[in-house]
Amino acid sequence: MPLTQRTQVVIVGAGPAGLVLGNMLRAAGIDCVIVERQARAYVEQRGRAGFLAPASVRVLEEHGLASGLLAKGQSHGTCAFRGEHGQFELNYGELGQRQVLTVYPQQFLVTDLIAEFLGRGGDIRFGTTVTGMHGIDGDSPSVDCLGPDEDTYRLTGEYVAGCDGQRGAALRALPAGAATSFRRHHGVTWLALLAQAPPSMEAVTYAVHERGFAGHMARTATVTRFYLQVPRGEDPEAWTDARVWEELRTRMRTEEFGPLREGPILERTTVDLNSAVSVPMRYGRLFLAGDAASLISPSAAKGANLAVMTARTLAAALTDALVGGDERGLAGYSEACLPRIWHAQEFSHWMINLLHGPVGDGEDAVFLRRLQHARLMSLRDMRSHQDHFAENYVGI
Ligand code: RFL
Repeated sequence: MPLTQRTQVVIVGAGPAGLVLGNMLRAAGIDCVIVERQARAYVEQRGRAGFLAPASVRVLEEHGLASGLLAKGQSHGTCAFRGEHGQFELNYGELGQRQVLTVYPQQFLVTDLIAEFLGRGGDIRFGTTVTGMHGIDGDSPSVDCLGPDEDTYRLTGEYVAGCDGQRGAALRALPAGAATSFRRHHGVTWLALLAQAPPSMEAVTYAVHERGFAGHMARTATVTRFYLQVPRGEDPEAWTDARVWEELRTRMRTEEFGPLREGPILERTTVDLNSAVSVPMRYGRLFLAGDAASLISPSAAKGANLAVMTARTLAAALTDALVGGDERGLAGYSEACLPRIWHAQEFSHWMINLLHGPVGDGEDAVFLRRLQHARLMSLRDMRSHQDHFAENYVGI
């Protein structure tokens, strides 16, 4: 029998979801332990999302978690679409609800949240993998931990929060039939690149090209994210710096719109655009939040925002249960989160269709590319379409 330690809430995963949840529980005086498979340095450097919606910023601010992003984040209000039609910009900060996004790289947010959690007296176990879960349908759920020195122990709590993504221990612990996972593979793969180069333009730029989609997104003054649509199964290492820049120049139509600011590629990885939603988001005393509950393609930049919002809802429900003895929030947790999740999935799916035409010269491909073009033109020309886009683009 392994050594057992006790806490009130065991949180698996130190991404945005687990860290926001942990910070809010600590603020309510609730004991919790965050168990994170990776080393601290690794999670503090893992470059992923960059755009935070106003609702996420507000939630973080209200809970004293936004000092870094308010000091260093950049407001962002325009995006541009390039293609054979030329280019048009949408000033989404002046459309819809007239709201802007905040650019703040996810690794900076994670770094801030770790420091704050430790400052609030939080206990976080880096380099520790949750290898299994027990008794999640009973009163005393527990997780098995494998620590950095191959030490093993069991952590028991009143509740377990699975904030460990789609490949984590929480989803694996669900017994067959406990939840339905609604899934879709969108049939699109992105080569996600981080370049040591300042942004080439202010706007987030989406380029539609018969060779495939390309995207440009500011991150910091010296680092920019680019995306290239590539065939599924592509080896990222086959994309040398020279090949990346040549393809970006072609798809971004630099001859027409001006050069890109180029630099060494710091990171190259492929991301299959997939969606998954778990219904319900709980089983017994195990609750799912963030990517564990709902994987969303990065096409509309909603993942980190959903992580913040689900964590906030779960924190409030756990606080009501543990401090006030009121379990209604936990009972209604899935119903409280799922409408927002499906709304984000719908917009993300719409963005995938807007940005990716089929590649090739087949009859279907050519027809679908004409539809894609018509969709873009309606976004360029119709104010009602633009308002709808803007509201969904910044909303969550
Ligand atoms: P995370 O951030 O993946 O954190 C989960 C943590 O759980 C740990 N873990 C375990 N720990 C212990 N034991 C185990 N058995 C474990 N298994 C896993 C992992 O090490 C990890 O640290 O999930 P979380 O907190 O739910 O947050 C979700 C967001 O990270 C994700 O949705 C976004 O990054 C998605 N995303 C974007 N979202 C946006 O809102 N805006 C964007 O612009 C945006 N761009 C992106 C993205 C995701 C990307 N990738 C790589 C998938 C760009 C990319 C390239």
